[in-house]
Amino acid sequence: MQPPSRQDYVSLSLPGLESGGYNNSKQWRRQSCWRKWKQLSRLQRSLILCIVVLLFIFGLATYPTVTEHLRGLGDGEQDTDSKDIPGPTFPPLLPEPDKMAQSALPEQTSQRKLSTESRPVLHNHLQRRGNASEVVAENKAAVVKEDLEEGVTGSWHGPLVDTNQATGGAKSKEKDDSPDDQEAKLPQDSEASRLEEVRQAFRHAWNGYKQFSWGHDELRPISKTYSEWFGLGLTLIDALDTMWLLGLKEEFEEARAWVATELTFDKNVDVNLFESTIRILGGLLSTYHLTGDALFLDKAKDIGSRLMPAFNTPSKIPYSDVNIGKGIAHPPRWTSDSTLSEVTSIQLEFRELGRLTQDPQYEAAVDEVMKQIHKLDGKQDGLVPMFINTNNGQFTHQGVYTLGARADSYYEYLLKQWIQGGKKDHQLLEDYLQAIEGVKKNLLQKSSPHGLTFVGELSHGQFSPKMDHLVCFLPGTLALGAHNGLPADHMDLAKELMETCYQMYVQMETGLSPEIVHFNMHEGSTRDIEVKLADRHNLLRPETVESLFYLYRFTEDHKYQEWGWEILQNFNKYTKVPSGGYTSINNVRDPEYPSPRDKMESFFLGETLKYLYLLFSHDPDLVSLDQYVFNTEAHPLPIWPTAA
Ligand code: DMJ
Repeated sequence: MQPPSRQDYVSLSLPGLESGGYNNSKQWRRQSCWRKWKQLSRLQRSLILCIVVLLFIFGLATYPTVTEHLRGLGDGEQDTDSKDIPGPTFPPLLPEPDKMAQSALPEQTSQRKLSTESRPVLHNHLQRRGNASEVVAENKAAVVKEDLEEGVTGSWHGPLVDTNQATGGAKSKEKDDSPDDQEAKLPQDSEASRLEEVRQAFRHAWNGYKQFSWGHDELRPISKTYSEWFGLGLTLIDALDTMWLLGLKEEFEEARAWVATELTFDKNVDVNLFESTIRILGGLLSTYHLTGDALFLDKAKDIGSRLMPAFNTPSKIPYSDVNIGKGIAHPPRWTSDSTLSEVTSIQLEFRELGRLTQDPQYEAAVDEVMKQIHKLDGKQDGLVPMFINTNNGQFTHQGVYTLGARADSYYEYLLKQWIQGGKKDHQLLEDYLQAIEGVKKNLLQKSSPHGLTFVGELSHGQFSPKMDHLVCFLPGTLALGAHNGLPADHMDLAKELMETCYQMYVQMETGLSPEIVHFNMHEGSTRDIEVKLADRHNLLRPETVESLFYLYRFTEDHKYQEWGWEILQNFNKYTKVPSGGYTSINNVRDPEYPSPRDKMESFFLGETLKYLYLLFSHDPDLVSLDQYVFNTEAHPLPIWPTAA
């Protein structure tokens, strides 16, 4: 049988539609177009095809969100500081939370009043949400509703209020005002209203967690679900002491009930030693100290003992992972190395657990790690490589030095262990002082054109002007050292670096810092800070507001509070999800479409909001820095009494 001719095919149509004008004229138009196309010469057809292809390519190239969105999906939920990336008589208890909250009145700020007056129309950027489009309509309605109900200043959609009118927020600002000017600008009631604003932010984050991820590790606020890392209610535990400090008694009680009835560590799960130590063990220990509630100490003892198998390695340098149900530890699948910061930033917690339980094994295990690292060759002027082998206890991947991911909290814990132990351990102090000299000699540079002091990286003798946002813990640590009697020039450096970290926020279009920046050093540069496409995300990290807190505590310069206030406003504007929670974002340079990553890290509640609250409080006894030392996840642990 012959195949039907084109004419045969075209004439086949369903009964009843043959004479229908609409269908027939459409068909006719199609045929006539085809005839016209056929009448063109081959050259004309090739030219038209070329133009169509070029227009298509041009369209793709000028639509960055597509590629960024795809990259965002590819990045998955990986936290870039994640240290397991493949590759080489107590101080007095604080008052009950409701008493501490009394000073802060639930007032509406002028900021809030602005929000419903000057809201521009939301438009196209909302439609560029790729595969999350189904959430658009829902969220758009929710934005307006919640805005009216709560008077919020914004959401992850982009600005809902005029930033400059509201805060001066994301406007580029090269130099800060003088402290006097700032002080003059600070309204009398701002402390109470700012503290309340942080509480509101916390409640919003907590409500999202409660609705969509209760008892799970992390909220995915856009898809209104959760992600599991260890399956241990990570956000809930990380947030416990923040709720206590913010005076959120109701929320605290519901979380406590979950810990009492639901939390079990008798589970066949692999956990990362470092992350579970700083977030879970640290969170439980600090909550025990703040509340005096033995429930938290019992839970801390349980998780602490279950983590101990990690130290059973040939070198006594711990493995990165432990199965807390089976009591078996192991390195990552791809290497027998552990990350430097991971094995050296668990000491505050295990030492405190040892003191509380009077069981020497905890402190002995973590002290051994510090002793070995103190003795190792391969450091440069006190700076340490990023990896250490669990079999032979030697540094690997030598020659690369950073204060960012994989090394950062080693430096922080040298100082903090010294402070925790009553400033007696000279070895820790020596290593810390030497490392800071090493930073000054090898990693410190100034940018062009404005001379911002920054901390770069060194790779086999080659300097790179790259700085992770993670490095912004350093101003706070340096200031803490100076407060504890270390050289005054540490405080000078702290102030310079604090300015730089602030500029990492204020020079971005959203007023939020990217994960990584590169500084220009060439004469004639027009801007100090560059951001690579792959580094434009913001994970709601705490380091800058953490340092602002220390700088404000020690200097009482209100400009640091102002800077933190701007940052909080911008978190509200670009990362707040109307239905509950905050989200990390992919692009701090696009205020129209910051591109939500659909994840709220536990440290946003554990650290970022806690440090913001402490920053806005004028009370130096609200977690006194002479009585407590914060672990690297912002959980305050007592400075040991200086027994004779
Ligand atoms: C937290 O888990 C801790 O602050 C850690 O030391 C670094 N990374 C995150 C926050 O950015």
